Amino acid sequence: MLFGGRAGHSPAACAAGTVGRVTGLFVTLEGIDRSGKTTQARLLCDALGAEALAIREPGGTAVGERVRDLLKDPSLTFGPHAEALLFAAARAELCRRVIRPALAEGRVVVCDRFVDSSLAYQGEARGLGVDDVREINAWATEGLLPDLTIYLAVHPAAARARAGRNDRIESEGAALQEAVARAYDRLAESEPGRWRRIDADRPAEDVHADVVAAVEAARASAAAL
Ligand code: ATM
Repeated sequence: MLFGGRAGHSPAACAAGTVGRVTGLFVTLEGIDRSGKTTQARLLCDALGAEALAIREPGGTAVGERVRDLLKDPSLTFGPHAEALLFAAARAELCRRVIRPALAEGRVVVCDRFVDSSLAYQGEARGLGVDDVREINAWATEGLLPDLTIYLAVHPAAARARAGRNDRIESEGAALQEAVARAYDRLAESEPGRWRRIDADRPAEDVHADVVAAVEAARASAAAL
């Protein structure tokens, strides 16, 4: 969604008599480490077929992948401001070069993390402040927001028990993940129109069924616009 309208949505195009919307759908998945986002993004894209475009953050462009390597490198330390700006820089490239063009082609863009990750990790957990992080990201993304954000809610202790390798941020432990989980809870409650909270402490196929239902509902409401 752009500030003041849906992603790339053109009133003139709607008036041309198509089914009411001619642009794509921008879906993001959010959650703490090991909440199952990557699995659910893959299952959703498999279900959507060729119209889906799967991307992950940080990354998805040549510059973004280099920034990802920097951000995940356990031998580096960053101040919170530099960390937030690097995430925003990778995101700026992704929006301009990948997401906006795909939405303009009518595709369903499925993004594993987006601005809300920065609000939760850098804004809340790192203490930079959600409003400041939102502002730099609004500038970096030129105002692009998802049509639907799926929050895969898991209990941090249950997520810790799932297997996986740790990168620089993931290695910081339980306190960070708990702060991030609380931040997601607040973000989801503050914007119920865009967020859909799904209990992800369940088998992947049950979670997937709810994810598909949420995307179908978002498409139906976009088509009604
Ligand atoms: P993945 O777990 O999705 O690969 O993300 C990498 C890490 O980057 C993840 N760490 N943990 N736990 C979340 C973190 N991250 C941020 O801190 N801010 C952001 O804006 C994004 C996109 C990711």
